[in-house]
Amino acid sequence: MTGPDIPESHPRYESLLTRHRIEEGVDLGITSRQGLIAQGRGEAFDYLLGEETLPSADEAERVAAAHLLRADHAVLSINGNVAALAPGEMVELAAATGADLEVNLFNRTEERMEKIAAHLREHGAEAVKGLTADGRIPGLDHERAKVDADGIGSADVVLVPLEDGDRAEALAEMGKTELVIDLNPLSRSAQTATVPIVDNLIRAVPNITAHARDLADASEEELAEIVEGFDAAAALEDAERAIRSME
Ligand code: PTJ
Repeated sequence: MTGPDIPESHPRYESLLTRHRIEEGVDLGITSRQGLIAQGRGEAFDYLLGEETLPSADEAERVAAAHLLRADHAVLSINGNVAALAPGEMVELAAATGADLEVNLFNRTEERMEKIAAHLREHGAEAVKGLTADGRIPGLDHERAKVDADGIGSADVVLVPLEDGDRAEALAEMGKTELVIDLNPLSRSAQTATVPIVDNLIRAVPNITAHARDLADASEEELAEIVEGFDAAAALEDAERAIRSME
């Protein structure tokens, strides 16, 4: 991808670079136009969070890594924003945890599905699920209900970044462990997640990978302890407090 003409000294360099990636995603036919709106909403929350990872989010990222490593079958769900913002980082996280990658879109078209899968392969993905769509998430009447039976359909742990709330709820109903990355601690997805990660996808994903590498040799007992010691409500409260107080 070509970079925008933004000097690195610009105080909002990272934020402008991220915005440019989303714009480029739309131009490439990967990101939906609604993705631009989601990006704007995310930027506002990130600004209020000081554009950095809170200690409570770092802890949630470690817990997410432990869940991915313990899973029988983990899947990382990819939408148009995720594909534009962090394709290589998602491929690396999948490799570090043994998870599958699956494209799952709210505004699903075959063309976008194919383009996103090709984009992930260009970034090193060997296998990309989502195109078979021979499974369904019960209780959803839109395109996001379509999943691969041997992907999200049979996963025990699913990472769902930048999600809309109703799929998050439906996956929780199916008894899946849901790891959600969402900058809005009040969003329905964050509220229903087993592990809500209130952080920018761009910072969160490489940090989950770093934690997964760190925990690669951890025992089953150690991983269980990390997972069981997590308090989702406390993590959400901490993020909301940080946003309200703008420390
Ligand atoms: O590619 P598609 O067709 O599947 O569509 C995907 C979008 C993102 C358009 C769709 O899921 C959507 O409309 O999402 P929402 O309802 O706008 O929710 C997006 C949530 O992600 C909001 O709570 C934002 O604050 C948050 N968000 C936006 N950018 C980031 C983010 N969270 C973490 N990192 C970001 N970079």
